[in-house]
Formats: sequence, C-alpha cells, structure tokens
Amino acid sequence: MDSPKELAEWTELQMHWQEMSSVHMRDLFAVDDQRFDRYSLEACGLLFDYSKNIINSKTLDLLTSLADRRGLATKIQQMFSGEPINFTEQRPALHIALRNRTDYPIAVNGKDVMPDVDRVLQQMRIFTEAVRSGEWLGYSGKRITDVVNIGIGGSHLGPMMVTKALKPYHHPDLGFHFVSNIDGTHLTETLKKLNPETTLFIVSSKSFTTQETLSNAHAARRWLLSGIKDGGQVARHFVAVSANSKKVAAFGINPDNMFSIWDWVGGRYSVWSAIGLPIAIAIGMDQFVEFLNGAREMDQHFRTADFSQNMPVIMAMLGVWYNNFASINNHAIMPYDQYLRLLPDYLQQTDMESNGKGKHANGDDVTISTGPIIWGSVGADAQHAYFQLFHQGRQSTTCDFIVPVRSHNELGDHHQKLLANCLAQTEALLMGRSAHQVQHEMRLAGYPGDEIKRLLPHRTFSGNRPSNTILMEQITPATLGSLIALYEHKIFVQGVIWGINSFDQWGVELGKELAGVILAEMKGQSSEASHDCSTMNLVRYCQLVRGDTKPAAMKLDKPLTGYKMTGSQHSTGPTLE
Ligand code: G6Q
Repeated sequence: MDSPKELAEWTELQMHWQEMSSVHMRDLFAVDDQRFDRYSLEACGLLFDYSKNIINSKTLDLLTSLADRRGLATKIQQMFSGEPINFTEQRPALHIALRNRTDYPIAVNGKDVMPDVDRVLQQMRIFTEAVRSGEWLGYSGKRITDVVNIGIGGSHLGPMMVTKALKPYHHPDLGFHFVSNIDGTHLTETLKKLNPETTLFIVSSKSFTTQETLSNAHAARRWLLSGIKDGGQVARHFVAVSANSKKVAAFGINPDNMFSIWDWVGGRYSVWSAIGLPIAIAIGMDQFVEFLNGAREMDQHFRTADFSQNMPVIMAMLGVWYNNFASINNHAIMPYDQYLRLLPDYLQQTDMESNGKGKHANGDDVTISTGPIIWGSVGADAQHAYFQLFHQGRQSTTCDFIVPVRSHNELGDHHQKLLANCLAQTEALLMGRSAHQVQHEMRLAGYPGDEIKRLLPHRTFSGNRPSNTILMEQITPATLGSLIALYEHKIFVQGVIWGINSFDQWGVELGKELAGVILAEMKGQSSEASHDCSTMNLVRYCQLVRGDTKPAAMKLDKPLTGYKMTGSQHSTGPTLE
C-alpha cells in the first residue's frame, strides 16, 4: 500500500476539515438532541460514546469512503485468514487465532494452527492448576507463593497490565511480580521480598535472545541456586514461554516446562498466548478463557459489523480525522479505574510500536502523520496533574475516557464520585465555560465588578476539545478482553489507512543491536565501531567513573572535573552476582 494522500477521498476530508474547524461541538449538541443516540454504540459489553467529537454525518461518510477506498474490508479478511499481512517479515499477524475459541481452521502455509493453540492452552491449564492447587512444589517441598515474570516489551507489559487489572479475580495466596528492566535494581528489589523455596520464575521471551530478559533470568537462577544443594531442582522453579526451544534448552529449562508461542504472534499482541501465563495462574484457566472470549467477541464484531456500526473502525477513523486533518498528533488515554492504571503504558506500546512507521509498503517515505503519541494515566489523579493543559493549553489533545460503572470496591459513594469526575471532565472539555457564564457565577458569588473584569479571561474555557467515552458495567476478564481487542483492531485499521506495516518493529531491533556494541566497549573490549565524539566521551566517562576498565583503554577529550577517581570502589557490585 502506498500513500493515501493523492486520493480524492483524502482531499475531500481536507476540505471538510476546513468547514468543521470553525464548528463548535456545543452548537452541534444544541441543534440535535439525538446526537448521543446517533453517535454511540454498544457491543461486547462496552458502550462507546463518540458524540463529543467534531464530526457530523458527512464526516463519517467521508471517513467511511476513505476506509472503503483503502480496501479495509479485504484487509480485515486477509488478517482473519492468516495471510502474511506483516509484509516486511512475510508473516501473518494472528493474535485472533489465539482467541478463536470456535476453532474454525486458520492456516499458516497450509497448516491449521488451531491444534497447536489448543495444545498449549491445555498445557497451560494443567500447569496453572498444579500451581494454584499447591500440587506444584518448590525444591524444599513447599508450595509456590510467588510468581515472577521475567520479560520485556511485549513479553512484559501485557501480562503485567492484565494481571494487575484483574486483581479481584486472583488466587488469594499467590503474589505476582514483573521484572523487565536490565537495571539491577528491578530484580534486586523484587527478590528482596521473596523466598527462593517458594518462588516460581516464568522467563518470557519469544526470541529467547533479549539481553534484558536473559540477564535477569541468569541472575534469578544464581539467586535460586545460592540456596539449593541439588542443581537439578531448579526445574521446579523455572518455566519458559518462547518460540525458541533450542535457546530455552541451552538456558537449562526443561523442554517439558516450556510453553510455545509462534512467529505469527507479534510480541505486543501476545498477551492472549502463553505469554499470558502469569494471568492464567493468577485468575485460573477458566477466567483466562473468559478473557479470550471477550476478545473473540470483539473480533466477531470487527469482522462482521458494517463500518458505520463498527466500534474499532469508527474509533480508528476518528483518530485519522484528528491526526491527519486537524493536525492533533497526540492522544491521551485515561482509565478511571485504579486496576486499569497500566492500560495507558500498555496501549502506548501497542499503538506507537505498531504505527510509529515512516515507510509505505512500497518503500516510499511516508509524508503524512502516522501513529500519534499515546500517553495518559489513571483518573482522577490525572485531573490534578495535566488536565489544566487539556482545558486551556495551546496544545490540542484527543482523549479516551474509560470507566466501569461498578467498582470491585464500592466504598461509600467513592465510585459515584469517580464516575461524576470522569463524566464532568468530558462535559467540560466539550462545553467549556463562556465569559457570560463565568460573569454570572462570579456575580452570584459576590465578586466586585473590577475583580470580575480582571479574572474573567482566566476563568473562561473554550471547550470544543474532543473525547471518546467508553463505559462497561465492570472490569471483568471478558470486558477487559473486549477492550484490548478494540484497541488492537483500531490500530490495525489505522495502519491500513496510512499504508504502513503495523506488525513489524525495526526500531526495536535497532535498539537491540546498538547496545551490544557499546556494551563490549564498556567492558574494555576493542571494537571496529566508530562513534560520534559525544557518544565516545560519554562511554569513556562511564568507564572512568565506574573504574572497571583498564586505564589504558580510556582517554577523555576533556578531563573529568570534580570527581575523585577511586577506581573499582565506585562500582557497587550487584548483589545477585
Ligand atoms: C513487540 C516487540 C518487543 C518485544 C520485546 C521482547 O512487539 O517485538 O516489545 O516483545 O523486545 O522480545 P522477546 O519476547 O523476544 O524477548
């Protein structure tokens, strides 16, 4: 696929934005008391209200025509039938197969993948039941009390976010921990609280070559071995999730304790696979299947609903509308639910790693804006942090407000207050506050005339700031599954419109390569690589300050000032070595 820019539909949308940019949503609501009915829809346990957007029926018609013109229906069909839509890596992107609980066959290179998916789900069931029931024992005969997932990126963010989001469904006697960072602090602080006899490690890495994960896994094994006489007992404490059985065996994990994933599962789309093992241990396999079912329901909706009633398609096209025609290139996601606090981080990866791309399928440079900057955090805290900028800042942001109607922890009227805060924000962003209204309120509050005049400009709000609101009755495994799948499909649709590959990640691969070169140099090994003088001096500075490289290998262009060079005493040896 190439650029959509030359299409007549694109030009029409550009012209249409010229009309809409002077429209205030307040006026759209004023003339249409059916606007909510018209621009909201319910599916898969989610209510999606998109009426607070700068759109009218023409906008949606034009956006739908663009989606048609980009062949979206065919692309959806290609994804669901296992075609290699990840065209740079020549692979399908088949997260939908992982939740295909109806088991219609999905073939990759002529082979139905569903029997493998079912086999691993069955393996997960047996294993999770053994851990949850206490039948799976550690080396000293004690039952497992803590599970530590070691992974990074797609092998970390999904399992962590979902495990934490579904806390009310957890096994009461098991604790869950997630270690990702190569910074030794992460593992060290995590292990401080744990007992090797009762700790189970899940090493999650599709490639099983990722430096951060492998380093943490080795350090965790040393920690465990320091207390065990019989090294063979390590098997009771380590399992792996990977597509690379050779590397897993080389690490020393028994192949019986490995859960397979496949190259057609993208890292950031892998939470539905065995990468979700910590979730399954936490909530039990039946609830994990409910999580898959929620996603499958969204898959069915996405695949079959008319675009005009299709939640992921509408959400995606609204994103295109703002990103490409209104030049709003950032999008904030605010879950009003403490359990969902990691959702923005998770979606940040899913979206930005998928659609932060600069080449079309034919290799041409992309000259339109693609993936927006995704950010956000939990409400109501966010209101006391950066919402000021939403209301009066010069930067524009589009927002998703996500809130369950019922809390798992109904504490007095806390949840009604939380709901009220969330809905009030969406209303304020829409309506703003006119000078007339502020004047009236200040008069009623007894402000003198000159004070009203002085403060009036500061207390008025323009409004007309777009937002979506997503409600669900409660966060359950199924509603969470639907919600995540909604965003996954939204991202896919946008990738189709922009003509990019949402399923590769060459930038991540680059990062993995680059660190290797500097690491070797940091350790004093000579290298062929040349660096700019900034990077070179920063490397040398670190070597000098740490003092763990031979002085002969070092020379700084500028001498270090204010630093007492005491050599290796500066390097605080990791406690896990
Ligand atoms: C996700 C990316 C990336 C990946 C990590 C971990 O789509 O590919 O975030 O998940 O780099 O990779 P491994 O699972 O191979 O360790």
